[in-house]
Amino acid sequence: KILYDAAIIGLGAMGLATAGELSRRGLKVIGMEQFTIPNDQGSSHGKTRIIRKAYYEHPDYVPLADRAFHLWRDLERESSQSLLLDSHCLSIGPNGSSVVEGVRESCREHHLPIESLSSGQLQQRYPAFQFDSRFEAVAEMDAGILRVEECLIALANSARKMGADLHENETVKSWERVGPQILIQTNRGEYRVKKLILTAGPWSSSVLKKLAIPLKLMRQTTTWLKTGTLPGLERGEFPIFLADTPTGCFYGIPSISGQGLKIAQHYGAPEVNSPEEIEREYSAADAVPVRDFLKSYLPHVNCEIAEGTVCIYTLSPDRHFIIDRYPTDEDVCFAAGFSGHGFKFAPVIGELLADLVEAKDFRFKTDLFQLARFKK
Ligand code: PYC
Repeated sequence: KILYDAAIIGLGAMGLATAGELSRRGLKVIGMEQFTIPNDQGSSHGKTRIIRKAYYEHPDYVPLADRAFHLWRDLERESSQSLLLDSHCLSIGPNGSSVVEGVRESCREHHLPIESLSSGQLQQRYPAFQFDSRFEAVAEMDAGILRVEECLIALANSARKMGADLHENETVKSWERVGPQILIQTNRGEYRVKKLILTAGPWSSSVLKKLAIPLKLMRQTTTWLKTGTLPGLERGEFPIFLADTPTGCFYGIPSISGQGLKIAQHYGAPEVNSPEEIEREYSAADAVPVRDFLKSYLPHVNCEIAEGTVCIYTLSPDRHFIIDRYPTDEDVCFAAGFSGHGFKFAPVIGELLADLVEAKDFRFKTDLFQLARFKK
C-alpha cells in the first residue's frame, strides 16, 4: 500500500501528459493503463492526427491549440524525435457551411491568417479536388500532423524521466474515498493516493461511476489508400482537409513518405454505450462511405486500400470536452468526451488537469468544458 500524491487512471495521450506535468511539478505520481503504452484499443493510435488552430468547433479552442503546438515542439526537443510535421489545413464546405464559417469566426476573434478559395481556385491549387461551384474553402497554412504512437512514447518517456511510475496491463477494479485518501484497487494490488485523475477515454463512463455523464461511443474507421504512384498527394504538396458535404464530414491527411493518404468520415456512425460493443475488425463495408466520398470529390484518388483501422470516439452531447472536478470529491478530477478532436491538445490538457489538481487558476478560458453545462 504505497502512498502517492496522485494517481492517473488511463494512460492514453491525456493521462500520459498529465502524469508528466504533475511529475514535473514535483508530485509523486502513479499511472495505470489496462493495456500497453501505446495500444490500439482506445483513441490514441492510428499513426497520424491533425493539429490545427483555425478551430471551427469554437473560438475558445484557439489559444489551447496554440499552446499545444508549443508544448509538442518542446517534447520534440526533449525527446529528439520528430513528432509534429508542418502541413496546411483546408476546411471545405458548401457556401455558408458551419465548418467554413466556424473557421472564419475563430480566425476573426484570434487574428489568425487564413485564405479563402473558390472551388476553382481550390482545384487549380490541388488538382485532386473536384468540388463544384457550390463549395468554397478556407486555408490555414500553420497546421500540422502529429505522429501518434511516437507522441505517446515520447510522453511516456518524459513522464518516467520525471519520476512517474507508469504501470501497463494494470486494470482498475474500483476507487473510493477512505478518510483523507483515495483507495484504488487493481488486478495487481491497492494504492492509497491524495489525488485521483481519471482519463479513461472510452472507459470513462465506467470509471466515473455514479456521475452518469451522458457520454456515447462511436466506432470510427480510417482508411489508408495506396496512392504511391499518384502525383501530388504527399505532405508538402497536398493539405490536410476537412470537407463538410451533404453526406457527412470527411477528413484526409496527406501521405507521409509514401505511406498513403488517410481518409475517414468524422462522426456519422451509430452511437453505442460501451467499448465491448465495438467491432474491432475493419471490413469492406467500412470503406463504402469513403469510396462514395472519393467518387464525388477526389475521383482520381479512389484507388486500392492499403489498410483500415478502427478507433473509438467518446462523444459528449455537445461534442465539447468535459474537464472538471468530480462533484462530490474535490480531490478527484477527470477529462472525458474528447469527441474525436482531442488528441492534438494532450499536452495542454495535462497542464489544465495539473492546475485542477493543484487548485490553480488555468490561464485560458475553459468554461466551455465544465460539467455543470449539462445540468442546466
Ligand atoms: O482532431 O482535428 C481533428 C479532427 C478532425 C477530424 C477528425 N479529427
